[in-house]
Amino acid sequence: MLTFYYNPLSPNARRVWLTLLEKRIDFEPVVMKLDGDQMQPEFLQVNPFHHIPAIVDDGLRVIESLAIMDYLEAKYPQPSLLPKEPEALAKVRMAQMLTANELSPQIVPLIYTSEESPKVIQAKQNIDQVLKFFSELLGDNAYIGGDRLTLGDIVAGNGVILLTYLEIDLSNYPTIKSWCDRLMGRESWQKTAMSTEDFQLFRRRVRVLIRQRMQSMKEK
Ligand SMILES: N[C@@H](CCC(=O)N[C@@H](CS)C(=O)NCC(=O)O)C(=O)O
Repeated sequence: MLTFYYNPLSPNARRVWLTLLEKRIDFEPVVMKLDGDQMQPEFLQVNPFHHIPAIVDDGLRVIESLAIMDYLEAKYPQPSLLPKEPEALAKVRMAQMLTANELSPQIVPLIYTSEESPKVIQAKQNIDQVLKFFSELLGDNAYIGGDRLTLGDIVAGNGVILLTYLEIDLSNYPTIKSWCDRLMGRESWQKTAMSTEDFQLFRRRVRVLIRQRMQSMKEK
């Protein structure tokens, strides 16, 4: 049995959670409270970098959300969430990497403050650029790379839907808006959807983690 270490509010863990549900893989959930569970010696043996998500499958430990998703795709190939055609595969990987490298870092300042600081204004401009690029990637397709859900949709869609909790209006991006509606219509997305209260909890937790990180950087 596969053990899944996660917290329902963690965006990185949600990627893996959605992949497990879409592939209908049975798992034993271990919910981690991020105010200390991740520092416990038993968990540090699973992930010495104290991050969720992590899985242990038949004794094999895998950490890092994108690596876990690739592992699940290879080990449990049906239904396939990774196209083989070169163009579609490139689109999926672009969506994943742009979410990790361009979109997610812009979400952090928006979570940290609601004020329109220069940092927040810049973050919103960068987000606009990413959303326009995602619209191009989608084109007339229902999903990134074609007519079936992919790992690219899971990673990018999860990041983009988070923006709606941060008052980013998706109606200016009609392709993105209908793609998000399509994703939210899926059983797995409905099962994992965050309520507004969940989001406020997540926001408070992230603010604490950012402050702790800034403090430890000052001390170094
Ligand atoms: N690159 C990692 C990032 C994982 C990550 O940052 N997880 C956060 C939750 S979203 C976490 O575990 N934070 C707790 C900590 O850093 O102590 C991945 O994609 O899996």
